[in-house]
Amino acid sequence: MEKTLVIIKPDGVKRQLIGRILQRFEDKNLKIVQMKLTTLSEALLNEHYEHLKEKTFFEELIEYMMSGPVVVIVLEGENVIKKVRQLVGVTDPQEAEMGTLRGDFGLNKTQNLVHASDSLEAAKREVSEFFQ
Ligand code: IDP
Ligand code: MG
Repeated sequence: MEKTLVIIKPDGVKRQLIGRILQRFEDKNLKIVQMKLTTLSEALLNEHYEHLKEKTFFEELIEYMMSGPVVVIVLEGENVIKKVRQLVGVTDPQEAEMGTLRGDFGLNKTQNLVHASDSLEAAKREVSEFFQ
């Protein structure tokens, strides 16, 4: 069965939105198969966001992702990668549709509430990165 990696980012945990975020995935009948509350290391984040290294916002992104605890989740289900990306919405909360997590709760491009794997290849890599 297909799996994907989701991270409830520090803004989601600080704002006490863990329950409501998980509810959206459970409402869609996606199964939580692994989950942990943790604070991410700079080394792991550098690896995870390697492809964004040259971006102007890279440092800000890494700092932000280390700013507090996150919840790392593996979800399982048919077409789970695409379904979760749809539930999450586009990167910029200002552009994200209402009804999506980022559209309803996201603040800005940095504090956009959740990460979700964007492809089968990324999902496999990310699940093994975060759950060794
Ligand atoms: P995604 O999370 O929607 O897949 P990516 O392009 O993979 O978006 O970017 C990863 C993360 O980098 C985003 O979720 C967001 O937190 C951050 N990010 C992307 N673009 C910007 C930007 O223009 N300014 C600040 N942060 C950004
Ligand atoms: Mg991405």
